[in-house]
Amino acid sequence: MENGTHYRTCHLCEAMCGVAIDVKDGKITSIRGDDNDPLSRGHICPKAIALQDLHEDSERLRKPVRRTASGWQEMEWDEAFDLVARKLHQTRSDYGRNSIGVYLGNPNVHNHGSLVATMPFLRAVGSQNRFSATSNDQLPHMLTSLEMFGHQILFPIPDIDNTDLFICIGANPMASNGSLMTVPDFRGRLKELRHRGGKLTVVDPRRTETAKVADEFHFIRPGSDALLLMAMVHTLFQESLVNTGSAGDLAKDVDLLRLASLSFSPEAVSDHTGIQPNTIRQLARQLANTPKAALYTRMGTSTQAFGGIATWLAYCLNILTGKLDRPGGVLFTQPAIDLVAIGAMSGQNGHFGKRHSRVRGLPEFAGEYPASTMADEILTPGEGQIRAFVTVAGNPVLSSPNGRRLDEALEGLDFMVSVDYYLNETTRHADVILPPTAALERSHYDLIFSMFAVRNTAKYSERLFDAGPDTRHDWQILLELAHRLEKLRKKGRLPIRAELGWRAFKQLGPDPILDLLLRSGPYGAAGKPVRGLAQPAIDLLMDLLPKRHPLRGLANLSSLNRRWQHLPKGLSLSSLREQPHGVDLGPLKPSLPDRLYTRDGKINLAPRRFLDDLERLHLVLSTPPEDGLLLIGRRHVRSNNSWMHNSQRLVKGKSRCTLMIHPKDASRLGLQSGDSAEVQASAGSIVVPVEITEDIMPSVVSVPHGWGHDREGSGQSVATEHAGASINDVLSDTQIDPLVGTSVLNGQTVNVKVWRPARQRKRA
Ligand SMILES: Nc1nc2c(c(=O)[nH]1)N[C@H]1C(S)=C(S)[C@@H](COP(=O)(O)OP(=O)(O)OC[C@H]3O[C@@H](n4cnc5c(=O)[nH]c(N)nc54)[C@H](O)[C@@H]3O)O[C@H]1N2
Ligand SMILES: Nc1nc2c(c(=O)[nH]1)N[C@H]1C(S)=C(S)[C@@H](COP(=O)(O)OP(=O)(O)OC[C@H]3O[C@@H](n4cnc5c(=O)[nH]c(N)nc54)[C@H](O)[C@@H]3O)O[C@H]1N2
Ligand code: SF4
Ligand SMILES: [Mo]
Repeated sequence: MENGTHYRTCHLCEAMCGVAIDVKDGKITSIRGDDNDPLSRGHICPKAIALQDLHEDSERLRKPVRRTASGWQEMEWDEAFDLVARKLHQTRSDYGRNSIGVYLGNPNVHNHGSLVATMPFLRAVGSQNRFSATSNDQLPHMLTSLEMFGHQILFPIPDIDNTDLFICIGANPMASNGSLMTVPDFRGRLKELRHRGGKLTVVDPRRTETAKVADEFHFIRPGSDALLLMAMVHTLFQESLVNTGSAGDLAKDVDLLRLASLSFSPEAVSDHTGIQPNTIRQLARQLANTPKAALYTRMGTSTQAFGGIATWLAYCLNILTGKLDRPGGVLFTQPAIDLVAIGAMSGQNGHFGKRHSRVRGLPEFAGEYPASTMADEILTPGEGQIRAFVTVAGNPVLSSPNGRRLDEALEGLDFMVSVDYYLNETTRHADVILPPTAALERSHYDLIFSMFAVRNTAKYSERLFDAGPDTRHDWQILLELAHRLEKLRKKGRLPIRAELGWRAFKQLGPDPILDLLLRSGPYGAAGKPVRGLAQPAIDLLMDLLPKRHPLRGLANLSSLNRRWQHLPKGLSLSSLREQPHGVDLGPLKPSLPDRLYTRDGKINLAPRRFLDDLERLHLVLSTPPEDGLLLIGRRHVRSNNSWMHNSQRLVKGKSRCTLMIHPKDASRLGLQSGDSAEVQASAGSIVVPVEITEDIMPSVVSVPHGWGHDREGSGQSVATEHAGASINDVLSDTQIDPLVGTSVLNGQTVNVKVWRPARQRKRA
């Protein structure tokens, strides 16, 4: 790579920060924030330096490896592809297509090449046994969006740059930099909010980094958010504060929601939530009476027993108080590549419960089963049992509940392949690991998080380094495997057209597709030269075509549509190449009713599924809150899920994998600072150092996820030195939100006791 400064988007988390990377003689010499990035405006977090550490990590795999009796052995790409395709095909032939399981991990969504190649890969595998990190994450948001707005990834995004009140429930953007709200520099944006006279309110079982910079903070008992939110809905109706604003005509079944909320008065839910009735009323009033306000919920309200209802009610609260589609409230974005619209055009709005998993009968969502049932499907004999497994950019042994059971399941497979550049807790079970190029060796466009950002922007980054000829990108690996699998299925030969298609796809790669999508999108260069001339023809076409005709869909999306006339035009890959800091496409803007994808064009405030699940919530209300310690997770700004602990610069210092516990609970259990505690539940137990702090609610304990690098056979020596323990070795995989299928990662009951090393125990 040339010497000089390269501008790029950091792909590590959802924040999409612009980075400026200085390179000299093929080496990175510094990584800074890019002041000219229109979204992040110079912000980066400490993890940005890990871009260099990941790139230079000598333990990052560069060539395929195969497990042998005498350890891991490098192999050539062709040989590896051949072996993997043959094994997968063999399994499919012997046991049927569902005998192959596939798990897709989080980094896939930060990788436009993977995203483009995943579909053909999954089609070639042909199995219904698909899983992903989604069911340990944002699944409730997807179901809610599907039910209310008609599309699984049409999320209302807080307009944080213009709001006067931000109510943040179950999220910690100071550490996470936002999720389903791409918000780099949360701290800076909060400062601006304050400067406008605005306010931040946080509701969380822990006084988080975000809570510490808030104007108002309330502890809440884990898992009780649905009750809090229902009581807020109750208050709105009781005090005649409902005013749906501009979404008014679109909102359907407001009265059903009123009826549903009747028995959930602030008094009724107070004991369960741990929040005073008057505080609940005030929260509802604040939201209703602040014209520019946004209520936002995330992981803490999503991955819990009532994640579905809680997420639905949060969306409802924004609608009932007129915040949806209003500047300063929550709005749908208008990205340069609109995967929502593209998905809808091809009938991919999402679906739920079309089939059910074999062992536990859990519903699929968008073709995936809950990750919590992965081990069941591998371990339970019978037709459709998973015998071969593929992981792509995932570490489910550490990221899914009951990781030990998953360890056992993966170990017993006939064959496993991982597309990953680390030998870690999951991939150590693989027979073959296919390592892709590192992020700086490929181009980058954030297809997904551009759609969830607090401002519309577009940015393309060139690769920084040439990976060399003997390497493969993720998309190349997935397409190559897909092609070979298809060929094997057709007994070694594809029809000539199909063969040419595969070759063309493999030759082109994702960037030309990106170019096409950019050009034909609402800001596309395609719109420019023909505007004016083509408009009447386009309008005529729109009038003539049936409502659901694909051509109409295409025209709707494209820059030729009159609807997008006000948008800046001219985007293409080459125009983005000329603007390495990225292009600002403006703030979030109202887009209703056009943006809805429901059949009747309305917003469904009271979907049947959610109403049906209220019986469960009533049941909770009618039983006194249980005793016992409730376990929740947490995130830290220097860590990212399970895979950045091999960077010495990030993990150095005091262990962050501790058990946070309130002084009252600690003293009751005889725990002192410096002690280790055993945290135990049905799935298993872990031992972690205790951190006694008033920042956590009494009766709640917290352990971060993504740790536990002491499992034998993983190849990350720095991570192993800073092993920590995995919270998912304690969390049960039988606890899910039965409505949605999301894993309960927050609010499971655990036992905690003092742990002494065996030697001391003997003496005692
Ligand atoms: N208890 C508990 N569990 C949780 C959570 C929690 O809050 N609490 N959070 C959940 C959430 S939100 C998520 S998203 C999941 C994440 O869960 P996963 O996606 O399963 O795990 P990650 O830790 O993100 O692991 C990513 C893997 O991808 C590899 N990788 C990184 N970049 C690339 C790449 O470009 N290509 C390829 N092929 N591989 C790559 C890394 O080496 C690593 O092995 O964890 C979930 N698990
Ligand atoms: N530094 C860093 N950044 C990240 C990640 C990371 O691992 N590290 N991961 C990325 C990923 S994959 C994701 S999905 C996002 C997640 O982004 P966030 O959702 O902002 O992240 P969390 O820190 O998990 O926040 C969840 C909050 O919910 C609280 N909580 C737990 N249980 C409950 C409950 O029952 N009710 C309420 N009200 N609150 C509860 C927790 O205390 C915590 O503060 O972050 C992304 N960014
Ligand atoms: S917040 Fe940190 S990790 Fe996330 S994109 Fe920005 S620099 Fe990268
Ligand atoms: Mo996530």
